[in-house]
Amino acid sequence: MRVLADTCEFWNCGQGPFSPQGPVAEHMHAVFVPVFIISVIIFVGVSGAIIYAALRFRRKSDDEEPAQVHGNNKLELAWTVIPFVILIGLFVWTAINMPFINGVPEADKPQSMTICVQGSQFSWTYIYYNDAKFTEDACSAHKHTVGDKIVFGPAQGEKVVLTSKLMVPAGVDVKLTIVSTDVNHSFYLPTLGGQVNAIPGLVNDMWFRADKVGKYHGACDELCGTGHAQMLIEVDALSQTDYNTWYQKAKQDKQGGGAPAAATPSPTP
Ligand SMILES: [Cu+2]
Repeated sequence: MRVLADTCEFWNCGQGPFSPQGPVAEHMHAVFVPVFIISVIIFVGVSGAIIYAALRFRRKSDDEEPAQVHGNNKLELAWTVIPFVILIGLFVWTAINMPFINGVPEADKPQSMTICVQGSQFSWTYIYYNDAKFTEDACSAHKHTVGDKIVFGPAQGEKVVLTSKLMVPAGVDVKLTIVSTDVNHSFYLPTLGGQVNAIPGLVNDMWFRADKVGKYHGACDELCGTGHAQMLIEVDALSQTDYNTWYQKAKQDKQGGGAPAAATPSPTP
């Protein structure tokens, strides 16, 4: 398991699910590990039993008829009851973890923040409306229409802080509301908060808390066109003081670090 984990980490450059870096990813990891282990045991057990039975009970010569076995109450009971118990166990364990994964805990909301994430061919834009104060939906609050198209993003000429790198304070719950301006994308950030699709016309969400100051990486995980591979995700978790300094400066410039992506919809959805 450890070797496998290290190999995955090596090939994924820290984008795998094996090294959770915050509470949301830790809860996902806690569900993933038992499912993975049970799956491996079942795979080895069933494959082994099939291979054993095929060899042990095969016809060894043309005039020999292998033993004809019909029904075995103990076996049938076992392969009904064991999967049932496993499924109930996994269901309960998932149900225990899901409420935390699904949304920012109620008690944390006053000191949390929400950022609107916009996927476009081929970049991610992070929009800090209203100083990124907590709201259930940062994108919809600023939706408007251009022609016959609904656009989540700043209206023409509207000055807001937007970045191409996700800047957050470490230790703070960050809710992301995720939209797309053109085609289906997928916001994949496994070390912090998992994966959520960015679908035109829909607002999806996820949340995370980066426990430590540092950089975290992800990528678009939905083949969205020729530039799909360039849709990388970089999260910069700063200390609260550094974040405040960065934000105040970005607010003056009305544009954060890095080149912002176009906030207007693509003409061909
Ligand atoms: Cu994409």
